[in-house]
Amino acid sequence: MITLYDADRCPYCARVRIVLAEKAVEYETVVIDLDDRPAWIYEKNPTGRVPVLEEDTFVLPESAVIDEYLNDRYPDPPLLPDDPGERALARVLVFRFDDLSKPYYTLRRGEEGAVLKLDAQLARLDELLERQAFLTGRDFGLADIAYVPWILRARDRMEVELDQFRSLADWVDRLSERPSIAAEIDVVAAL
Ligand SMILES: N[C@@H](CCC(=O)N[C@@H](CS)C(=O)NCC(=O)O)C(=O)O
Repeated sequence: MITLYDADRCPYCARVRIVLAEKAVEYETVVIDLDDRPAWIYEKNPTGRVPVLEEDTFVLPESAVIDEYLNDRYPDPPLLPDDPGERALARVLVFRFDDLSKPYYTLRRGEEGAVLKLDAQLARLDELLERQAFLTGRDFGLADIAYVPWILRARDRMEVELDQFRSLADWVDRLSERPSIAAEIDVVAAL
């Protein structure tokens, strides 16, 4: 049985929850209190951070790596394109995720100018989604999963207005029809 060291409020954990749901993989959850982390979590991950995936003696941190691992281990349904070039472009987006997370956390801290910086990144995603249906390419996949937990939290917890980014808002609506994302919207609503 797979164990996920998890926290509802953690969007990095959400990335893993979504992939596990998409792949219909059974797992158990160990909830970590992020305000009072147990000392033993450092034995699982030297950074002390969640998510961590564990199966017997195999222990894996880092959400983007865990998601790639799960996609390799449970190939159905595939969450990366078949075409090597398209796969690579999806990975570039995941690799550059900090372009979004930096202004997101700047806004969370209430710093001046944060709204404009986040809006610039949302506009960049919006522009990409004008050209392709999903961040991963033609189909839903790992790049969408890498970004959507922050977009949902920005919309539902930080009052970030998505309507001005039409293609991005439509993408969120499309994703919300998936049970894996609908479940995550419920998690965010309960925070
Ligand atoms: N790069 C890590 C980041 C994980 C992360 O920052 N998790 C946060 C919760 S959302 C955490 O555990 N924070 C505790 C800390 O920073 O001490 C990943 O992608 O898994």
